[in-house]
Amino acid sequence: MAGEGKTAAGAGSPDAAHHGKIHETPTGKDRLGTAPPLETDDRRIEEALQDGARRVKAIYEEAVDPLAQRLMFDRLPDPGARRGRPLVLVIGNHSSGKSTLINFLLEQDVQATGVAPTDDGFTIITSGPGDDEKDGAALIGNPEMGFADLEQFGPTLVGHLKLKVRTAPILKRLTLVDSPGMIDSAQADIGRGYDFVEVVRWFAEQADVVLLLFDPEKPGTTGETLTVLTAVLAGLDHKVIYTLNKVDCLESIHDFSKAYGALCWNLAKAIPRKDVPRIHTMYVPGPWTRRVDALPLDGFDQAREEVIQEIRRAPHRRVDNILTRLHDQARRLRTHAMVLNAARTTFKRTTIAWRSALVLIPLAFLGSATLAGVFLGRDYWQWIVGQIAVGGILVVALKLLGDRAIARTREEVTEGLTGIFERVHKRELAVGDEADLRALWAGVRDRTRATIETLGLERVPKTRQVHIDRLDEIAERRVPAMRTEFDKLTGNLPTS
Ligand SMILES: Nc1nc2c(ncn2[C@@H]2O[C@H](COP(=O)(O)OP(=O)(O)OP(=O)(O)O)[C@@H](O)[C@H]2O)c(=O)[nH]1
Ligand SMILES: [Mg+2]
Repeated sequence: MAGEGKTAAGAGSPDAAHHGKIHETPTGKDRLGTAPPLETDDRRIEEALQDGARRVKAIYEEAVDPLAQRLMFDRLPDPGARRGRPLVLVIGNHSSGKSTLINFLLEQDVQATGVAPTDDGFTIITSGPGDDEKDGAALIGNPEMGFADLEQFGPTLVGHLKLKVRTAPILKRLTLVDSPGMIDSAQADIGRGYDFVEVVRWFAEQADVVLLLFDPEKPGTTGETLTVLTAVLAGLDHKVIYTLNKVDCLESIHDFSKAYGALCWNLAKAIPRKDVPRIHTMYVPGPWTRRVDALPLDGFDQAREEVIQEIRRAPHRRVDNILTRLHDQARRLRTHAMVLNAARTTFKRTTIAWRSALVLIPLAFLGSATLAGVFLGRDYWQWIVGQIAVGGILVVALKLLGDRAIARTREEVTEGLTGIFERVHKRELAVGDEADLRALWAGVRDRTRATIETLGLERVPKTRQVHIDRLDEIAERRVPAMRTEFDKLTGNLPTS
């Protein structure tokens, strides 16, 4: 197969043969030859984006973050907070064609490609006045670039980071990140010298689009790799473009449907959402393309075009992601607050009942003893002492019983949080999207439990209904309104 073996970009490499016609598909159409969008359009998107990010930040500061802090609720990093151009992260199995696709997008050979594991580090490809390359230390050292946080993963990772500056048109609106391939098991990253999963997670959190490529020939579609991927992408699946790449390698429709079916099945098992995500199927044209008549490739050219459009929409998706994040955070925090309120009330009811018994019963005994003393005089002191003794014994018994009942309620509440969730969302579960709500709870449950365990049920703060309603309004009204407004502002702008 042409292009096989490790090949470096540039003259003299076998891949150099297709220099200059990299964006030519086998059907002869120019795929990326469209002129870059007008500068003013990019500026308009940029302004709308900044305005949207500012407004979302104000909502967080005013109505979400203070409550989240009070209720010890975590917040995923906000993509709006990142500096620099929208980010597109390309991840996937080893040899799934990540670097090849990146070269295709750039219309030049920037990344080395090959069948052997080629990339063992992360390459950030961004635009600049002329070609330039910098190492990890320089990248980390410049906070303006927005990658300084990567230092937390240690010097080995910094040694595996690279910055490439190129003048490719697509880089005017986004920055690309090429990544090392996942081999084929959860143990694959042992020996990398840095926490691969955590680093990919960091990039995925920062990214506006995550392009996840699968190779139909490699065991990348096994459940094991998917488990790693899902750990990396948990809660970020709205920005992922799932793609079965290199479909030209499949010999027949039969092979294609087998590969596609297996991927669907494994993804559905691995991703905790109610529907199977859309899976794009494509290939990148070049001298490596296999022309197997049994599988007509024209349709996959169209599919690739759609994937490229999605990538080019990264600036639009940034606002989308910021809004999705706010929507999710408001809903998650609302559920957290509601369950905490209900747990607190249930617990308070039990404590108040026992504590009042503990006060009222001795008072009654003391009262009757006093009355007896007043009316019956000194002769009945023995009777009075008896009363007090019985009262005392009762107090001790009540205290013991009460403590046990309170401990039991504490356990019941902590263990039965799902029951409380179902009670407080009874109506929504009946009339709304049950699977969606349960998936939301699955993501909140551990946090709610941790808050109760850390603060103790007696110290969980009460959230006022107005604050809960405000979260509902953010998720159901303000976010959709802002989304419509942003779509109107940018919807007519070209993406290619
Ligand atoms: N037939 C076919 N081959 C492809 C396609 N895309 C890439 N290849 C070939 O597959 C091999 C691996 O491609 P790379 O782009 O290096 O893959 P990668 O995902 O970057 O691999 P690592 O960096 O090692 O993880 C190379 O030999 C490419 O020429 C495709 O769409 N069809
Ligand atoms: Mg590569």
